[in-house]
Amino acid sequence: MFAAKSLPQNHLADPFEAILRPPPGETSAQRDTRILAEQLAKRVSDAIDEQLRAERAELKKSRSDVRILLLGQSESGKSTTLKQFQLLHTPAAFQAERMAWRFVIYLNLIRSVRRILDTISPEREEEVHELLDSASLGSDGQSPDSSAQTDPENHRIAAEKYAEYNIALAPALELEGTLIRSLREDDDEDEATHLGDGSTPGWSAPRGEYTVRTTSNWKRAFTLRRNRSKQRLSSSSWWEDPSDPVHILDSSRDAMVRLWQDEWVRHRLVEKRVRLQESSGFYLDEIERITSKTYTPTDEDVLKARLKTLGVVEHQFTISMGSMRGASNWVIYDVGGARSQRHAWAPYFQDVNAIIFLAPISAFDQVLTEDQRVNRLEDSLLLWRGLVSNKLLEGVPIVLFLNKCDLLREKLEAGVQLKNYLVTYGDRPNNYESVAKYLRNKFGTLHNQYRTNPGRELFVHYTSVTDKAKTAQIIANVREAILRLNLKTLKLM
Ligand SMILES: Nc1nc2c(ncn2[C@@H]2O[C@H](COP(=O)(O)OP(=O)(O)O)[C@@H](O)[C@H]2O)c(=O)[nH]1
Ligand SMILES: [Mg+2]
Repeated sequence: MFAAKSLPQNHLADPFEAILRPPPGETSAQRDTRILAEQLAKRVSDAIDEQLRAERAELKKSRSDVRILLLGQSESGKSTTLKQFQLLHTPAAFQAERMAWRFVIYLNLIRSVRRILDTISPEREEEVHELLDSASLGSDGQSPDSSAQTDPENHRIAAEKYAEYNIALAPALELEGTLIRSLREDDDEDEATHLGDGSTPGWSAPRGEYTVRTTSNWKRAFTLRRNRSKQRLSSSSWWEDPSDPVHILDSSRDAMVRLWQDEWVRHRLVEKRVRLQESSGFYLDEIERITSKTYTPTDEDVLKARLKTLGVVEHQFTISMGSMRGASNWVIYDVGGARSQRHAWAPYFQDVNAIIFLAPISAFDQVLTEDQRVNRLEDSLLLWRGLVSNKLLEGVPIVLFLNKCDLLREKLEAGVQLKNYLVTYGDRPNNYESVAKYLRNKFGTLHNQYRTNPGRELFVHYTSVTDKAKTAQIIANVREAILRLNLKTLKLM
């Protein structure tokens, strides 16, 4: 098969030529029949060729495909990790979706504003209880000064502030509803976009998380929205479209800045222990930039944007094999991490080549959104134990991302004590290095204790997957490791 190409073909008569030459003395009817028969034969032969090609492609694909599953509790960083892979390997696709993320970022910003308003709201019944509680406990130095809180003058200030900000921010809060409706536009299933607060009629006052089913075409909906306006105005700039949300953000900017900078508000947030800086999709420190009329999301903005995943997202790309010729096709599956979503994981266990498990180790003092009785770190550890002891995954290499290390560092530096949440930590130093190492050991020990295959490899990385440069490096390492393991397995076959 190698020789054929190098032969001087023009010297050889086509061996089939004599056969294919029309027989001498053929009548026109005979000729038509012959041509028809030849065409039919060619069609059959082409069909077989095509089938062979498809089979070969399939074979090649099934040989070289690397299937990776991203696992971890909700908000552990799975979708962000997927975005990082996308940014590195299909930058054009990332670029194409950038503008659609602008709307999610607006939503995230407005949600933070709403959470502040909820926190400073004087009407909440639970506030009364909290005031009573803190008045009787008042122990950890962060508790409110009870005399100041029960003071009617303070209540008057609270009511006034709340009313003032609510009026100033009404258009932004209303925009939240409109944007959510756009997000839902392409969703035909009712429960697809879950607004968190079941009691809220429609979308008018959502308090929870924005969720899209993965089959939903929200990105297309948002991109089309822009294209529609482009056509109408024959302008390339969305800020020339009077219906673009940027105008409401632009006119709400000052009120948002005022709210976020307000000393009294800050004080209330501390009292209520609401740490928005740590929450998903935090853009309050960048209001000016995000609300500007010419705002285009940066890579980092897109990485930070939070949209809860329902169902399974699949992302495909091709990675060149470096020194080995050819390329391998990768598929990464991003799944929903909430407890109600985890049943969907198992079918993917069958033929997965590697698992990236994300454990947000900064979350030691937080609880699950879906079950407020469960500590997030504990949930991660239990999930981890279940995974490493799973028989189906015996031969599957696991990459552990101890994620949100940036937040862990900040949290410890702010004085939050790990031992208050994890008693076994005892009197070890409450600094980043010590805590990170301790938690790494905890996950490592569980792996060694519970894995059913003693030879299974474990790769551990400390990550902050919202950090572009650091994560690019880690992904390169993970890619190499997985390719290496995958080749090893292929050679054994
Ligand atoms: N600061 C920080 N934020 C992170 C990190 N990883 C994820 N996030 C944020 O946490 C939120 C939840 O992440 P996401 O990838 O949606 O989690 P998923 O539910 O596991 O898909 C998003 O707003 C992310 O930007 C991290 O390492 N550091
Ligand atoms: Mg997700």
